[in-house]
Amino acid sequence: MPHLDLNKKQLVFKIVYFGPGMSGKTTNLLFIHKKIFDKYKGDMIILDTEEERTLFFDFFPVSLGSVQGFSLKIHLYTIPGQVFYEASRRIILEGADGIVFVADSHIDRLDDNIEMYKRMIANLDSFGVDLESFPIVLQYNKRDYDEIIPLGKIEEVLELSDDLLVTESVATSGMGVMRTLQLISKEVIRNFQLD
Ligand SMILES: Nc1nc2c(ncn2[C@@H]2O[C@H](COP(=O)(O)OP(=O)(O)OP(=O)(O)O)[C@@H](O)[C@H]2O)c(=O)[nH]1
Ligand SMILES: [Mg+2]
Repeated sequence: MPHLDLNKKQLVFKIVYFGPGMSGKTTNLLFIHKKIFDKYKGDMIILDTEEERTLFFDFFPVSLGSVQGFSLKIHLYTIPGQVFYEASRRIILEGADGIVFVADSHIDRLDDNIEMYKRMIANLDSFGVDLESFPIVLQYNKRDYDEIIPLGKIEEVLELSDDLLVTESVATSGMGVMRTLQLISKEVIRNFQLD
């Protein structure tokens, strides 16, 4: 459920970019932050290591305008993909209204993608999230690589629903990044209206 602040007359949705280490989660957020006009975004907070791996999270807020006197906001977060940060991932994931799963399309990373997707589902399940209706977009990132996982492979291995929203991207150039954000935003708002 989004966070409703009656004092500020604000409705805030939380979208988390999840996925294995180095799949391009932070790169997605950097591109989005660059693209959005100043008046619609807040500062980006990046908590990373010296090697620019996410240490805890990246974050920034986006304004979507107002509806019936309430301002609508989206808070975008990434998680740290390195295996040993499971506790941090769980904290960041809690209360998410939607997830973009950023998969690394390199052929050698299939198992990492699968493993991380399973961990994500296990966490959501433990929070009591209704997985049937929970908004998820699966983004196959790094489509510029030569040897890539074919579209549909991750869904096949994990036996995911045919209804799952899937995008392709090259986060470094921005290809597919805004489309992914639009898709997840729409889903999150639609899911809220259905609640
Ligand atoms: N070729 C290519 N490189 C990419 C793409 N997206 C991201 N990268 C590169 O992959 C590396 C890791 O990207 P990040 O965005 O830091 O990855 P992350 O998922 O945030 O990683 P963690 O914070 O460790 O979980 C960087 O060198 C990026 O420039 C892409 O679509 N294509
Ligand atoms: Mg990162």
